[in-house]
Amino acid sequence: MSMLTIYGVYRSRASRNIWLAHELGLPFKHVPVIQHYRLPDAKAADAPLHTRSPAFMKVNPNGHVPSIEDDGLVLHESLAINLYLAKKHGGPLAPANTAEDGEMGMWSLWAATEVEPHSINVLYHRIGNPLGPKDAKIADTAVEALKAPFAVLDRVLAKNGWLVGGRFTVADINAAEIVRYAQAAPELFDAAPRAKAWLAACQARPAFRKMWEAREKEPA
Ligand SMILES: N[C@@H](CCC(=O)N[C@@H](CS)C(=O)NCC(=O)O)C(=O)O
Repeated sequence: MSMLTIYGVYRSRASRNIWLAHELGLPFKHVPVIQHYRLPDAKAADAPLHTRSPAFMKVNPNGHVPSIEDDGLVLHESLAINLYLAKKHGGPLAPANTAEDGEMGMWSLWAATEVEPHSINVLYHRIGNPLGPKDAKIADTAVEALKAPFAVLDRVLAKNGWLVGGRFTVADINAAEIVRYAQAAPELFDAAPRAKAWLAACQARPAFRKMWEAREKEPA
């Protein structure tokens, strides 16, 4: 059996997969592919491996990180990768039955479609935009748009504190990593105290801390 390879710097959506790998205790080879737009000159001969490097484009023709290679299987899309790894390795993070599988897929897609387009704008326009100047108006519009999904999240967490099955699962990892981008808008979390407590509990996990400490060591 070959070792899992995760492509993507810690300061990318690869953080989701690295967090999950730590939760599962999976050894992996890390290939720190960086976003091409974070480099001063991605075309320079000595540029590090990046999302437009021909060698990486052979792995992921979309030119995005993360990707994984696992036993000959190549997968892209951070949330799909986590669902796959959780199911492959089983245990409490994985769905216990088809209904939970459906719910974990639902919350992952919910996070990707209802939250991420807005939470990324909070991150980029309140903290730092790798693609251009910050615009406070874009951040404020995103915060407004997030009020409804945050209310949904707060309500579902009222049941037992987690998204699926009354326990911490891959669905929490997938959603928490996307909700994290909105942390520069504390007003959203003050209005959704259960979501605030849930995110704090997710981020207090040793596997998250391990990923985060390594991420902090990476150049911004
Ligand atoms: N839906 C994809 C999005 C991947 C994505 O946009 N990744 C960013 C980094 S977080 C990227 O690779 N950007 C570099 C580029 O577009 O060249 C996923 O969740 O994996």
